[in-house]
Amino acid sequence: MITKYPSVLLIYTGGTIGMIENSETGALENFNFDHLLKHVPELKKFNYRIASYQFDPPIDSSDMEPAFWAKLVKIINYNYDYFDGFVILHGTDTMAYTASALSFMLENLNKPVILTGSQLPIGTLRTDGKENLITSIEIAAAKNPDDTPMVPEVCIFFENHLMRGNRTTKINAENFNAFRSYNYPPLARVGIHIKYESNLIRKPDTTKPLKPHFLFDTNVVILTLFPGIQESIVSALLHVPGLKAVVLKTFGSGNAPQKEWFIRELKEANDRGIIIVNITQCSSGAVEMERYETGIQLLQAGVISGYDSTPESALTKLMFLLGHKLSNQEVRYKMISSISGEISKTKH
Ligand code: ASN
Repeated sequence: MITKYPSVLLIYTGGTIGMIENSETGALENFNFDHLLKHVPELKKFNYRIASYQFDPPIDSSDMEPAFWAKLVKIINYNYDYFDGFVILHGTDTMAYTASALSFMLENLNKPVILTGSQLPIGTLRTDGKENLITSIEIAAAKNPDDTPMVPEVCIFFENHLMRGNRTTKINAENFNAFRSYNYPPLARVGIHIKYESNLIRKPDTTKPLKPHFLFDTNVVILTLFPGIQESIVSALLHVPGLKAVVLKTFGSGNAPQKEWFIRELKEANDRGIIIVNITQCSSGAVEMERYETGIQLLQAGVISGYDSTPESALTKLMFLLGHKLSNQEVRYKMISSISGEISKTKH
């Protein structure tokens, strides 16, 4: 049962935050959770009940897989009634994919699930890990005056911003400020105080129980357009056996070459039941296929708009919807609708 003390379950998956340097090669390697906790004695100062679960072995997030997402959802579901919130320590490289996937898998989520990690291991002097971990725990336990959770969403907390998980992208391989949510403002800014933007935070229906989902279909691909892209390559990709969906990263507000072969390949793929979702290569802004002639041709070929989706969100959403064996029409409909705040504009 939840005690009168705030309670947080800390789930350690791996990532730089818990790594140590191999003395021979100098490369960073995964290390165990006790090592990580030893470097954060501050956790004892929390007047919280903090329990932990660790992946064994911990993984570099480049090895993240849908099976691990399912494992995370199982852990959260199993412990859901016993904690006020959840903090997932995760490598930064694929954190935005995991955050997006979890936002779709945890239907009716009514508690905070905060992903965080670091750019420098927690055992190093200038680590950003301590601060990220401590603040994430505080956010995961934060309540409104009416005792409801402050942020009942899947989020990423990094450096000084709390962001909606499925809006977030890793944008820097070096800086501590490694994540951005370009198309949705931060849910909280952290300085001396944690300033929550209540009007931007999702308001879940508290009468509905958590509904966990576990299934994914990975017959998907991201195709990034570039000037000079070849017909043989596009055609080969669209004819890969079993391919079910493509995230097409187009130019600007959703534009693509007007070449006859290109539109034909897309149309034929669409006619074979392959779902093609148009998102922009730009970091910020949305696809508007009606804006230019080149975009209209895509619409006519059956391409659907991903609006202002991040690539991570569009891809994991497709994998999630396809995994649930929905019809082509249902997947298309849900792709242009918001499931958990991942797109701003919806049209039917
Ligand atoms: N390679 C690491 C990971 O994603 C990077 C990090 O955590 N900063 O696991």
